[in-house]
Amino acid sequence: MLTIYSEEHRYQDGKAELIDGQLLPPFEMPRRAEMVLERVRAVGLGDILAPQDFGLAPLEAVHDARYLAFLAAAWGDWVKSGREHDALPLNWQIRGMRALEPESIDGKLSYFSFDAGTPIMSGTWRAAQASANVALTGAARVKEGARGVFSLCRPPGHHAAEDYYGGYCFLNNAAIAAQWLRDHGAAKVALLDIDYHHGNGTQSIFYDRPDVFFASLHGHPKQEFPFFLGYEDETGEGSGEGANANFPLEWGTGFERWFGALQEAARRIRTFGAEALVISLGVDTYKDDPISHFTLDSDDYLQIGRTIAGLGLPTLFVMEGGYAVEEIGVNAVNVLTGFEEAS
Ligand code: OKP
Ligand code: ZN
Repeated sequence: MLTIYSEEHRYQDGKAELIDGQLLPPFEMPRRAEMVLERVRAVGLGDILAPQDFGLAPLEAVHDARYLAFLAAAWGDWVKSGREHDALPLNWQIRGMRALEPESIDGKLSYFSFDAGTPIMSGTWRAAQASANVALTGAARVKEGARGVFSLCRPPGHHAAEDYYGGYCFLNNAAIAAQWLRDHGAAKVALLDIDYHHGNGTQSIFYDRPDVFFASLHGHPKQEFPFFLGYEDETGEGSGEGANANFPLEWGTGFERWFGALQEAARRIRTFGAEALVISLGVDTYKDDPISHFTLDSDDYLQIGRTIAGLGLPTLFVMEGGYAVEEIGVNAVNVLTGFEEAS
């Protein structure tokens, strides 16, 4: 299997995220991607290719233009306002407040975000664009007929919506790739999100769309970040009704229960009848993940890969989360080798 990788992910290297009431070194760190790459090499998964630059158009097909302008200018505006450390928002508009874009950079950070765990620094925009290009380059290979391609994206993307960032995500790499596949000949695309966290951004981007099916297995929003989306009764709206499927699972969920949900999601994808499949591949479902509460083990990821292969679709794997850094390579690449075995 071909892997797409860019070293430019290293430009996203925050000093701190707000977590558990503390400013701590970010869990989402450059070493994550390096460990996955190292494992791709160690098992001889296949060639490793640098991304092409697809420019702004495929980003604009998913994200709001004002949001992209904000991301491109945020660090410069922050520095102009006299700060030189990472930029974090502090407060948000909530029930009864006005959803108007403020003029100042502090106001804009709040307006275009949903958490304080996602630092913006000098290289954020560059790293986020490289990550989207990694996904797009993979999508182009899938369109050309590859059975499976691995886009080793970092920073991740599935929490980023049309016009907001958060959860370590700025550009929604998987959504950008899925939309690109739609715009280049695939009539229907399915997106399966197996990261531990709900793919709120991806769901929200495609919620009213009948041509992109979204399924997500994740920590139940009554217990788990991002808390305010990911319930079972979110099934799509308008002509997208029926094209969204959430499988919220409680803390402590082990592989047996998780795999039951995967099989149900796979059944739904078969019924939908997609021409291509995009996987949001997070391995933070792992038992020793430091911020998650499922108990999957490394061998389980092989079976996940085999099951995904069983769908028989041209498949793009887009890297999302996974914070047990020592095991992230083994776990992520197990999905890919399981897929190859069964293809
Ligand atoms: C990004 B991805 C946990 C706090 C979580 C943000 C997590 C973002 C996960 N107590 N903070 O979905 O892996
Ligand atoms: Zn996650």
